[in-house]
Amino acid sequence: MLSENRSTGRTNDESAHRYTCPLCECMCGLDLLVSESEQRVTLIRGAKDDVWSKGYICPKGSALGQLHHDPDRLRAPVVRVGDQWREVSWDEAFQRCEELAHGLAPDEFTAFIGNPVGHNFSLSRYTGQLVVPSGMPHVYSSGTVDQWPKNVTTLLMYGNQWLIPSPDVQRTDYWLCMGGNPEASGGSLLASPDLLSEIDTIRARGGKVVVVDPRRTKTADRADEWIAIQPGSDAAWLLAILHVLFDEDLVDLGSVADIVDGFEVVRAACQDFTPESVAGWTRVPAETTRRVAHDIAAAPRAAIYGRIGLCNQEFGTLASWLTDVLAICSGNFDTPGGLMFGNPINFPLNWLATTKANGLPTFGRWRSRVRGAPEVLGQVPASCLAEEIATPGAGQLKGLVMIAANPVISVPDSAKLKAALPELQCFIAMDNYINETTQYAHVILPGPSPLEQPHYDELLWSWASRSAGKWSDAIFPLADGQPDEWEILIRLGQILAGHLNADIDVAALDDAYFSTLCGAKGLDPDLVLPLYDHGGPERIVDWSIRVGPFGDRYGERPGGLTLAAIKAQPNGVDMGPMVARAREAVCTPTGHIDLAPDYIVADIPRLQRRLAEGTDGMVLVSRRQRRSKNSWLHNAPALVGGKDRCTLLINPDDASRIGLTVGGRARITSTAGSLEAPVEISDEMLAGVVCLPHGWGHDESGSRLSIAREHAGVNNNLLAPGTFVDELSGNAAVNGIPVEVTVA
Ligand SMILES: Nc1nc2c(c(=O)[nH]1)N[C@H]1C(S)=C(S)[C@@H](COP(=O)(O)OP(=O)(O)OC[C@H]3O[C@@H](n4cnc5c(=O)[nH]c(N)nc54)[C@H](O)[C@@H]3O)O[C@H]1N2
Ligand SMILES: Nc1nc2c(c(=O)[nH]1)N[C@H]1C(S)=C(S)[C@@H](COP(=O)(O)OP(=O)(O)OC[C@H]3O[C@@H](n4cnc5c(=O)[nH]c(N)nc54)[C@H](O)[C@@H]3O)O[C@H]1N2
Ligand code: SF4
Ligand SMILES: [Mo]
Repeated sequence: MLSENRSTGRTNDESAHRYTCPLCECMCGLDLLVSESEQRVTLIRGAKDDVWSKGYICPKGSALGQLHHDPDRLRAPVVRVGDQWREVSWDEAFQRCEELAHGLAPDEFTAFIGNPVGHNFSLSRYTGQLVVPSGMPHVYSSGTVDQWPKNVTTLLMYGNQWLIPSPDVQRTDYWLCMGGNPEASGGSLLASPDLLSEIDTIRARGGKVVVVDPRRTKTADRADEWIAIQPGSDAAWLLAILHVLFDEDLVDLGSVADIVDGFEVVRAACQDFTPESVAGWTRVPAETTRRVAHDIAAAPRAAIYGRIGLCNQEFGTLASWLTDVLAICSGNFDTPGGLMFGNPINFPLNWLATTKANGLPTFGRWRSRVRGAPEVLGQVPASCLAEEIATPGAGQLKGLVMIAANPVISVPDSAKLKAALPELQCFIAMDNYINETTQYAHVILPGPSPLEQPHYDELLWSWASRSAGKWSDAIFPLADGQPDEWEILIRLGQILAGHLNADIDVAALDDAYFSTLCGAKGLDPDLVLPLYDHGGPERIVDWSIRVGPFGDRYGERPGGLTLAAIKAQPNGVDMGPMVARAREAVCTPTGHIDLAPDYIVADIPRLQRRLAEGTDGMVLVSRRQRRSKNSWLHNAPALVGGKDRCTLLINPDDASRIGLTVGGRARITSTAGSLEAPVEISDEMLAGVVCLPHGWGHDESGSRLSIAREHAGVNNNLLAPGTFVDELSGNAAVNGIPVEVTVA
C-alpha cells in the first residue's frame, strides 16, 4: 500500500514536477504529480510559487495529463495505405517522405504553419529550417486568419511586424478592451495571467474597464461597461473618438511627441467621422462615443487594446491601426499604464528583421495564381490554398507540409479545402492526431506530447506585462526513436531539397543555423559554438537570454542572465514591469513612429463607402470557449463534458421574429454554405448578430478522435466565404459574415 507524505501531500510512488502550460498566453506555472510506477499524471494544480502566474490555472491546464495519455494521440509515425493507416519506424517514415517528394519541383510545394507552432519549444524556433532549404516559394499560415492586420500595422508603424505593443493592464486606470474576450481566451497579443482578476484590480483602484463587443461576454460582465457594436464597424467608431479628441483639442502625444510622424494626416483622416455620423452603422449612440473620448482624455493612464474581433473582420487593418493611433494621440503610448512594448528576457527571433535594415515593405510583389490575391508580408489568404491545389496548370501545388494546423476546420471555405486535399501527390503532416485535415495526409509525423519536451515560450514574452521567464524540463521521456520536432523540421527541409535522409547531418545544419543567429547579434560563432555540448532549441534559448536586455552577453556583462541562471530558479525570474523603451525599440528607417502609413490611410475611402451603406440583415461572428483551444482539445474528456457548447447564440427579439425556440434548431446560410445548429437564446447578443463557436465539426469518418466525434458540433468555417477579407492584409473576415437564419 502506498503511504502519503504529510508535508508534500503525495504518496511515495509520486514525483512532483513543475511545468509551464503551453496552451495559451497566460503561460501558467503548473504543479504536477506523476505516479512513477504507472508513469501517469495523477494531479495538476496551479503553481502558487510561480513568479508569473502565482497559482492561476484554467480547465485546459488541468487536462494536460488527459492530452498526454490520450489513446488516440499518435506515438509513432503512420503512413497511409489506401484508406488504412500503418504504423512505421521513423526511418521508414522519412523514406516514404523521400519517395513522395521525389520528382516534385520546389515551386510545387508549400507548407501551412498552424497556431501551436507559436507555443511549441521546437517548432517555433525551427520552422524556417524546413521552409528555407526546401526552396518552396511561399507558405500559408493561420496568421492570415488571425493577426495579419496587426502585423501589417506594426511593421509600418514601428519597423518590425512582431514588435506589437501591449496594454499595460497591471498599471492602467482605464482599459478599453475591443474585440477580445480574455475570459475565454486568456488574452491574446497581451500576455498577463488571470485577466479577469486584473479587471477586478483595475476597478478596485478606482479605474474603469470598458468592453466593446457585439456580445456581452463574461469579460464584459466583469467590466464597468459593455458597449455593443456592429461587427466590422470598429474603425469608424475609433475614428469618431479621435475626431472628438482633435475637435476639442484634447490630443496629447505625451512622451513620444518628438518621434511621431504623420500627426496631421490623422487629424484630416478623422475629420468626417463625427460621433453622429457613425452612430447608425456602429450602433453606438453619439453621446456614448463622446463620453468614451472624454474619459480616455481624462484618465491618468489608459490602455487601448483590440484583438481578434478587430483583426478577423472586413476592416481589420484600419481597426488594428486605430487602437494604436488612439493610444498615441491620447498620450498613452510608451508610458506605464498605457500601450507599451514588452521587454522580454529572451530576445525573440522574430525581432531580427527590421525596416531600418531591410527597407520599407512593398505589398503585392506577387499575386496568387488562381484568385490573383496580392501577397501581403509574403502570404496570401489561407483560403487560397484550396484552389491552388485544385486548379490545374503551371504552378499548381502538388506537395504540402502541414505543421500543427487543422485548416479543414480553421480556414474559411473549408469545404473547398477538404475537397482539394485528396488531390495532393505528397502530403506530409506534422501532427499528433489523425484529424479532419491530417486524414488526407500520406504520412503523419507526430511530435512529442507537451509533457515529453522542455518548454520555454519564444514570442509570447515579447508582449508580456512583465519581464519574466521560466524554464520547464520534460516530465516524461521521449518514446523510443522519437525525434524532437526541430530535428524533423531540419530533415524534411533537406528531403524536400532532394537529399536522402541517411545523408543528413542534423547537428552540422543546426550549428550552421546557430552560427547565423550569433552573427546577427554581432557575436563570433567560433567563440560561442565551443561553449555548448549540445544544440537544438535549448541552445537558442540560452543565446536569446544572453543577448537579451538582462543577459550576460557571453561574459561581456558579468552577472547577467543565462539559461543556467533561470534554470536555477524553478519558480522563474521576474525582472519587473514593462518599461518605456520606444526610442530604443522602434526600428523604422527614420527611427520615428509612422502614425499614418500611406498604405493604411488609403483604405479610409473604402470605410467611408461602407459607412454610407450600413448593414442590414443578420451577421455571424465567432466565439472562443474557455474549455477549447481552437480545434484540437475536444478529444480530452474533461474539456467536452456537460451540455452541448456548439450552439447558435441569438438575441431573444431575433429568435421570436424568426420563430426559433430554446432547444430548437436553426439553419444558418451564407454565400459559402449552410448548416444547422442548436439554438441558445440570450440577450448577451446584440440584435442582428448571431454567434457560433469556432473549432468544432468533428464528425469525420476518416479521423481518429473517438471522444471529439461524440461531441462533434459544426464547423462554422463552412459559412465563411474565402474572399471575404480585410483587403489591406488579406486576413479572413470570419466576423460580420452576412447570413440568413431560419428554423431548421
Ligand atoms: N480557451 C481558448 N483560449 C484561446 C483560444 C481558444 O480557442 N480557446 N485561441 C487562442 C487564439 S489562437 C487566439 S488568436 C486568441 C484570441 O483571443 P481573443 O481575441 O480574446 O478571442 P475571442 O475570445 O474569440 O474574443 C473575440 C471577441 O471579439 C468579438 N467580436 C467579433 N467581431 C467583432 C467586431 O467586429 N468588433 C468587435 N469589437 N468585437 C468583435 C467576439 O464577440 C468575441 O467576444 O485566443 C487564444 N486563446
Ligand atoms: N471561424 C473562425 N475561424 C478561425 C478563428 C475564429 O475566430 N473563427 N480563429 C483563427 C485563429 S486566431 C487561429 S490561430 C486559427 C487556428 O487554427 P490552426 O492553426 O489550424 O490551429 P488548430 O485548429 O488549433 O489546429 C492545431 C493542430 O496542431 C496539432 N498540434 C497541437 N499541438 C501540437 C504540437 O505540439 N506539435 C504538432 N506537430 N502538432 C500539434 C493539433 O493536433 C491540431 O491538428 O483558427 C482561425 N480560424
Ligand atoms: S490554458 Fe489555462 S492553464 Fe494553460 S496557460 Fe492558459 S489559462 Fe493557464
Ligand atoms: Mo489565433
